[in-house]
Amino acid sequence: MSVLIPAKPFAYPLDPGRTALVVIDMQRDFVEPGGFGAALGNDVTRLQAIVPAVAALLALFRKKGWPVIHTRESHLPDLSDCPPAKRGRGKPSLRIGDMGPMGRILVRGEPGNAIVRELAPVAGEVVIDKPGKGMFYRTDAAERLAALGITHLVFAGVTTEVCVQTSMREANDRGFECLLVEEATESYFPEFKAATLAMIAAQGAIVGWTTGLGELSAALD
Ligand code: C5J
Repeated sequence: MSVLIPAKPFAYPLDPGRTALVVIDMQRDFVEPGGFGAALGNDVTRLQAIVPAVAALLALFRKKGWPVIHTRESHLPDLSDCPPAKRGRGKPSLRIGDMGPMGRILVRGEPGNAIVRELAPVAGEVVIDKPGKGMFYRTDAAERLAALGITHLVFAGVTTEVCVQTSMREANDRGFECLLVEEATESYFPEFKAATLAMIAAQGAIVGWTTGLGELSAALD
């Protein structure tokens, strides 16, 4: 039976046996100084501020014993999965694959590509390395979720309007019921976060729902 979570634009029908948490790209590359986000000229402290909220959400799902999926935006060391169009954009000072203070930028296995310590995956949790912004592009996310019988996805992570929104749109197109937790997602640009939250829930949940961490926790306790 569904649990109704107070949400925008209307209550989200969470199915306890079929729900997974997806934490998008809470990796050092985006959240800590010296990574990809900082190399692009962004203030990473905005993203650091949501770590406690994401940790609380993780604790809630772990307590329930519900599946947790982490993603990392990352490329193979030979960059064969990084289109020149992607590598060529941004600031020329530090591009994907270049050596930075935390190893090679956005490259799999480098220190900067690790999920931040406070949110590190625990045994049994799925980690998906994705070369694109969306979690389904060139990954086995669809097969992994199908194997777990998942139909409902609760989203957190960074950045709201890039990898979180792209992943939610991909999931929505694949038939998943998607909920984004407002305090557990952030952008380098507050106006982009606000616009993304609004457009997700607009037009009768055209992409999905949004809710507060307090609302979700209270409804599940
Ligand atoms: C970006 C992401 N912003 N995880 N990646 O390049 O949102």
